[in-house]
Order: sequence, then structure tokens, then C-alpha cells
Amino acid sequence: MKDLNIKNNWTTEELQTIYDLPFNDLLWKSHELHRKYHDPNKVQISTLMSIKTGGCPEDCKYCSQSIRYDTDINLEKTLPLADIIKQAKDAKNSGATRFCMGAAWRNLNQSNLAKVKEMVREVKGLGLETCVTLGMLTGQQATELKDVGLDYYNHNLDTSEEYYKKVVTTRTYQDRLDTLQHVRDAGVKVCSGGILGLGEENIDRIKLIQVLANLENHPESVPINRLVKVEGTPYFDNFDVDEFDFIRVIALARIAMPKSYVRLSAGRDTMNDQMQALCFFAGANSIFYGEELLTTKNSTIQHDQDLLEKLKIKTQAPMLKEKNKISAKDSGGNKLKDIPISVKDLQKPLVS
Ligand code: SAM
Ligand code: DTB
Ligand code: SF4
Repeated sequence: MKDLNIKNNWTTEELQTIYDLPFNDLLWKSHELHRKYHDPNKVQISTLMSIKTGGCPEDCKYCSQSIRYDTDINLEKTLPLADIIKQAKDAKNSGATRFCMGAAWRNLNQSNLAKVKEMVREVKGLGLETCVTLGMLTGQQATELKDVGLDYYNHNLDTSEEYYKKVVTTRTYQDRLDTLQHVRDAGVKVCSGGILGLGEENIDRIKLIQVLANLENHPESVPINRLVKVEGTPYFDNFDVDEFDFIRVIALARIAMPKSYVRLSAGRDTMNDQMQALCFFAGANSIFYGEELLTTKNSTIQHDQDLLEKLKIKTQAPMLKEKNKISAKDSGGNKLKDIPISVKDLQKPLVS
């Protein structure tokens, strides 16, 4: 029988009406659906690694890695496979179930494809789910990545089609949609969401959710980022997104795409615990875990462990206690340091 909660013909008016509900009514509705399709006390955790940092020819006005803006980041060539395997092992030992590798590319070229295929094969071999975000892909490339074990491809639509033109001029919304179609056709799961804080209006946020929810199949993963303001980028001085508006968008995503994982993504370190708790209540059930995102800071591991413990939220895999982990940015870039892991601690998960 058809599940009436899963639909892909949302109108802007329908979504606007839901978005404008009294806050408590909106959260009640989203939480009800959240409970129906997910364990409300469980989050999925992904760890992010930048495999090639900076020097990107695109002009995304929010991004530290665009070559057009004078930002203070460490440029890095594509990292060697050994570094990636080491960090993926650390991530797995820390409790991540998915390892997401990001590169500052406009699109994937053939020589980089060969390297990324190796990375995906190795990370998958560690027993982790694999995710990459590499810019635009062709259908053939998507198929080749699927064949070596790629589970997810992240490619965000960021905002509404109308507002996108103001944010990025070096590619079109349709380019993004084409890549998402290639990913879907290849049988790789789709991870696609957006950023709040680009100077957009609420209607742009509603339309972003509408486009994602009206794809033939909803993205399995929907990251909602709060802009990380990077000095040197055109959006450094943007106004902060209102906390309640942010929570409303999480709730809207949950209602429009009830089965998807909604990720509370970049910008969590600017959200207090109460706001994050409300986001989890509204329907967020995935986070990035680890001290670094791609070029910016994430919430600290200790803070996340304390918060999840306070909320009695479980993770899919056990988290290692913070005392056994050291996370730091060493001279080679963003790395979790290699530390011995005690079997005893693995057997005693912080959250079970
Ligand atoms: N170059 C590829 C691309 O654009 O698809 C992959 C890497 S890119 C950094 C991945 C995503 O990170 C972007 O699509 C954007 O949604 C998000 N992002 C980048 N900079 C951000 C920032 N300063 N704050 C929040 N999200 C950001
Ligand atoms: C996504 O939606 N957010 C992540 C991931 N997908 C690749 C990236 C966040 C980047 C935040 C800014 C930075 O660290 O450079
Ligand atoms: Fe390049 Fe991606 Fe950053 Fe845009 S978001 S500048 S495509 S790395």
C-alpha cells in the first residue's frame, strides 16, 4: 500500500503553510513523523576529511576554498592514500559509521578518478560506509565509483534556484541537478542539502526543501548547514540565521522527506546545546563528528560526547571515550592523531 507520508509533488504553498505553523504545532508534526520512521534517540555519525584542500576555480561566495577569495587556509594537494586510510581507521574507532571525503574540485577528472577509486575501495574495506563530495560527475564516473563500493555522493543544492545565481556564477542549478541524476542512475545513494545564512529569504529555504523533496526519490541524506563565516569570503559579514528559523527548516525537511536522514551539518559549533536538542527533536538524526570539518572547526568531540550523553541519544556504533582520543591539527593538515586504542574501552561504549 502506498505510504501517503512519502510524496514528491509538494507545492510551495503546502510547504509554506507547514513552515508557518505555530512553532509547537510544527515540531509536534515533525517529531511525530520522526518517531514513525526513525529511532528518535539515535543519531548516525559521519566523519569528514578534506582530501584536497583549496585552489578551487569555482566562485561559491561562502567557501574558504575558492581561489577567488583571500582566505587563511592551508592549500593541500590530493593527500596520499596512506593518510586517508589512517584517518578513516581513527574515525571508525571513534564511532563513525560513515567516512566522507571532500575535494575542492569543480568536477572530477580522470586521473583524480583513479585515485578516488582507490580511496573508496580501501575505506570500504575497513567496514565503513563511504561518501565522497568531489564536484560535478559524469554518469560513467558515477558508475565507476559505485563499482568500487561508493555508498553516498554528497552534492548540495545549497538554496533555491533563484537565489543560487547570486551565490555561485560559475555553474548552474541545472548542473547540480544533472550530477544528482547521474549519482541516482548509478545506484549510489544521494546526499544533498543546503546552507542557511547566505542572505536568502525563508522562501528560498522552503523552495530548496521543495526541490529536494520533489526529486523522484528523496535523497537518503539531507545535510542542513549553517553558514560558517570565513574571513575573506564575500559572506563573512552576513547576518546570523535566526535559531528558530533554522529549527523550522529542519522540521520542514523531516516532514517533506520523512525517511531521509537529516544531518545537522556545518555550523554546529555556533549552536548551543538547547538549539541542537531542539533540532534533534524536530527531526535531525545525523551529525558530523570530529574536531574539523573541511577547513573549519566543528564542535569538539568532548562537547558532542557530553551532549549526546545528557540527551541520552545513542549512536549507531559506540563512541570511544574522549580520554583515549587526541584530535589535533598537525603540521600536515587536519588529522586525528594516531593513538593506541584499548580493547577494554571498545567493549565499554560511552553510549550503547
Ligand atoms: N567542491 C565540491 C562541491 O562544491 O560540491 C565538494 C566540497 S564543498 C566544500 C561541499 C559543501 O560544503 C558545499 O556544497 C557547501 O554546501 C558546504 N560548505 C562549503 N563551505 C561552507 C561554509 N562556509 N559553511 C557551510 N557550508 C559550507
Ligand atoms: C555538507 O553538506 N557539509 C560538509 C560536507 N557536506 C562536505 C562540508 C561543510 C564545510 C564547512 C566549511 C569548511 O570546513 O570548509
Ligand atoms: Fe569549490 Fe566546492 Fe568550495 Fe564551491 S563549495 S568553491 S565548488 S570547493
